[in-house]
Amino acid sequence: MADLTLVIGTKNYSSWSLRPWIALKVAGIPFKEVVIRLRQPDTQAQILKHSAAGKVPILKEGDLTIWDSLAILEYLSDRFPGANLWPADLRARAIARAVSAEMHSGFGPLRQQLPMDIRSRFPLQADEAAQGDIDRMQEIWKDCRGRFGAGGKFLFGPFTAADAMFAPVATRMRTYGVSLDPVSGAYCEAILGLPAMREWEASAAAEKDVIVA
Ligand SMILES: N[C@@H](CCC(=O)N[C@@H](CS)C(=O)NCC(=O)O)C(=O)O
Repeated sequence: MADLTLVIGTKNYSSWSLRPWIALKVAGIPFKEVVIRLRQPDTQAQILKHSAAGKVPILKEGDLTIWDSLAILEYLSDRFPGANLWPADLRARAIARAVSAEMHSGFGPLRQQLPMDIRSRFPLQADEAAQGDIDRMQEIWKDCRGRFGAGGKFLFGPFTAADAMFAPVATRMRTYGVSLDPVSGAYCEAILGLPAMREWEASAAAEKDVIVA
């Protein structure tokens, strides 16, 4: 049996941490969790105990340490093939990886202007670049739902690693009251309605730390 530990940041704020956490939960893979409080005087020291890269999330299995949310999702997919973390179909899988990579390396203005803050609600203040990101995000969601989503409520039907990559954004859309097209709105509802997402949200609501952007 696997002995996995996922090191993550403060749940209300750590968008990157949510990705592997929700994938593990939805896949039903047991793991221990270690939460490091972000933006504390000892945050870096605490993270460095686990990984020299100095960022969460970090997955540990025995003497193996994997940092970076997308690399962790890839490892989980290889390690637990039965979890079907990527779509089975070659073409769908290629697109799932492309949109995940786009999420991983892009959307800077959206990240900056709409930071994850699950338990708060703020009016939307997005400049042209951030609005462009919001529009592009909806284009991706509509395209994937339209082309590959028939078998379920998620981008490629059943929940996949691509949905784990976008789960933090679904919370940002709600936090900032972003008005979405019907397909994107329903997709965000599907993410936010996951029992795993509700569990994460309950923990985030119970946290005391307040980080001002
Ligand atoms: N590329 C990394 C980025 C991770 C990242 O930036 N994590 C932030 C928290 S969400 C972090 O660890 N920051 C270190 C700190 O706040 O000291 C990933 O996807 O895992």
